[in-house]
Amino acid sequence: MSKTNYLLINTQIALMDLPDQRYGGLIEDGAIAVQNDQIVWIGQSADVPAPFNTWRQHDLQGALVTPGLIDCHTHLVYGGNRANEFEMRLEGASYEEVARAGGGILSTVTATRAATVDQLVAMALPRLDALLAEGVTTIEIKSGYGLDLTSERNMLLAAKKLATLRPINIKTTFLGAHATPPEFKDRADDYIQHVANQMLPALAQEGLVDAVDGFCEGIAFSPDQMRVVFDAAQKLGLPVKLHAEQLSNLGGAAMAASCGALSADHLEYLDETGVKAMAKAGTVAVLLPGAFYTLRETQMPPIAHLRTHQVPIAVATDSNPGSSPLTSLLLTMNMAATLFRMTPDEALRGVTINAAKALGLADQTGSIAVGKRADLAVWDVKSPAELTYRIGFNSLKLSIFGGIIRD
Ligand code: DI6
Ligand code: FE
Repeated sequence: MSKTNYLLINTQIALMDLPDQRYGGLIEDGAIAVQNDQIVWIGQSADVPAPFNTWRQHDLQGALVTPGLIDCHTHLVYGGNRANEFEMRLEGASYEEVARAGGGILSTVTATRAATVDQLVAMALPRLDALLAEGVTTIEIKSGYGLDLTSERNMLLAAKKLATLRPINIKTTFLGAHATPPEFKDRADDYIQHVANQMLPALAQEGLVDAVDGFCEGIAFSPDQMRVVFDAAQKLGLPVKLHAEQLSNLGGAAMAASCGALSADHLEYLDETGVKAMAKAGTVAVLLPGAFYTLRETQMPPIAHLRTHQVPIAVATDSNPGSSPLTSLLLTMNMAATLFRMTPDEALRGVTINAAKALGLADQTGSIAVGKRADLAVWDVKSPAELTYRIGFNSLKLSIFGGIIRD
């Protein structure tokens, strides 16, 4: 099967487009017309109008079609791995203790700085392929393990290069404010100035930055420090987002919301005041159950408050070598349900329309609607709930990226 005009018929469609309907509107015995890279018609197989009814037909034999999945928070590009710290944590050390002892993020910084762009690409490709195999058509990739201009650039170049090697849309996020590098030890404020005034403008100028992120936490940066970086991002016209309230409540999410952030991510320690600030600003809550699970966290993100205040909830892998060595978005959906008690409907919204919102892409992808890009996933299941229900099983039949069928 190939690009240009075709018609998908005999499908169940989870549109993920209508806010107040289950799975954003479900169509039984549906059909979708695709022209070049766009969806041009959606309806029932029996009602396909001209000229679409003359197009080449692909009978999907009752399979479920969803939007292509979106992993809106990953650290997919990095050097080395941290299996040794996994062992240390199993012997009793906490994530924060490992970080304070010079391990954690900084050990990945050492391995990342030692790698070339091509090596970073080669190490990330198998991880990307694991996501592609589950119908992922858009992914966000952060820098943040270089922490100097050259190495942050290398990470972003590697992320951009991945998009030329595989049929996937990649958004890059500059996470220079992830940790204080050894050269700036005990001079976090100086490092923040360096990030805001040197690294960010240079990398943005090179067209490598789609958004700006930071790690707002006791072991990383304060809301005031992050605001310096966000001010610089806003001067460059770049959207911001924040790792906030992961291990403690510093008010990072509310600060990010006050800057109009696309998303605040993690959020286990978020309180209702922070939720209200996010609701007011339209900031998406990105929940990362892989990190919750890996760190054996027990503080639940405030799901009830997020629901009450109608904050859109996205779900992502947080794929990274320390707190979430996870490369399955389907397993992430299952974790969101089992660990956070999210419904399968919410979990699927979390990796489609709400993930698109978290990346500022909701006008292009994330739901099945006329005029959106034909990014679709076709599943051998009877109901959308099965995607979230199964553990460690991939029912993907085929996926479509910008109208091109990859199988
Ligand atoms: N929060 C996380 O969960 C990752 N980064 C962050 O700011 C963890 C990064 C790591 O441990 O390597
Ligand atoms: Fe993260």
